[in-house]
Amino acid sequence: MTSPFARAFAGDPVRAEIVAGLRGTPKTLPPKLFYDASGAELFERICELPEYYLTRTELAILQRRVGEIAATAGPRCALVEYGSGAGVKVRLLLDAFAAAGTPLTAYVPIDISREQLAAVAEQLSAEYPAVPVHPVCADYTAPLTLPDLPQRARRVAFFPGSTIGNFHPTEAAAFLRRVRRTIAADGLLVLGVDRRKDAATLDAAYNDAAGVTAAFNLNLLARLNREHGGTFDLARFRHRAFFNEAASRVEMHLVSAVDQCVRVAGETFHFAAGESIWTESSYKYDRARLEALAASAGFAVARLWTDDDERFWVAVLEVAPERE
Ligand code: AVJ
Repeated sequence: MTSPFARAFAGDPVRAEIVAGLRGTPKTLPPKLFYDASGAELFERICELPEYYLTRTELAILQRRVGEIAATAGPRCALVEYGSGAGVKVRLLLDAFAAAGTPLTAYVPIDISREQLAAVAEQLSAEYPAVPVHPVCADYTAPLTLPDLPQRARRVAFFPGSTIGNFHPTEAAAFLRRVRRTIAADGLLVLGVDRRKDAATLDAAYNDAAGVTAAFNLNLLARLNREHGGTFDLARFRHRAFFNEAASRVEMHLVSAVDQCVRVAGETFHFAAGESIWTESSYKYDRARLEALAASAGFAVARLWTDDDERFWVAVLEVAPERE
């Protein structure tokens, strides 16, 4: 414990992350902070937007393929979902495993949004009384311990929504390696990944006409005001999102409209006019990059599905045999 702040922040890692992010160059904040109760609601509204094709495209692929997923996975599977959100996609899997006569032996939804997680766990337990639900409220970008799962259950990890895109590719590989250790050698990973595509489609998806994405981005500052003593004036920041072609990622920023100082988490931060806080990256994968990511994490791509417009991937990854 060498930093003078280590003790003060020991009980509040989120505050430490906020301060470290805003002290950096460029200023950054981690996207997991979007998902307080209002942020989770705003994200649900994003999923309904005509420009935001990701959610409905992935749902269409899953609808077509869940039978094959259940058949590939087989009996006595425990499903671990990283980022369960509103619990829409998992219903397809719960139904498909039940229809195949091989109901899931456990469902472990992991999410950072406590209110949403509790509500979804309660609904699903009522709707699927045969499937024990073990919710875990956690930040899965950090190592976490899962509850004990039924003996002999095959572990199927489910990481939909292209949330993998929020990780820098080297962090994505590190995260997938942790998932691989969690599911063990006979496990499977069902992964949703947004495909690389033309800039106009991506720009529209992250700059919707109704301004919901802007509200979602700005809610982060409102949250810092509510929970961390922030003095952000939301009228003095602008939502900005664009496709960075060289890095194959959509970047979201909150741009300071004026030269200003803001207090938050007990510190003061200066913003030059036009300076931004980088709040999210959303990496877009072509096939070669997806295969490389899987391989670097010790996975092999067993199945790879897309939609008719080739906008999104759903991949089933198996654990690759250990190399000596
Ligand atoms: C939930 C991380 C997949 O990156 O597209 C939506 C979040 N950000 N609009 C994404 C998001 C802006 C979303 N993920």
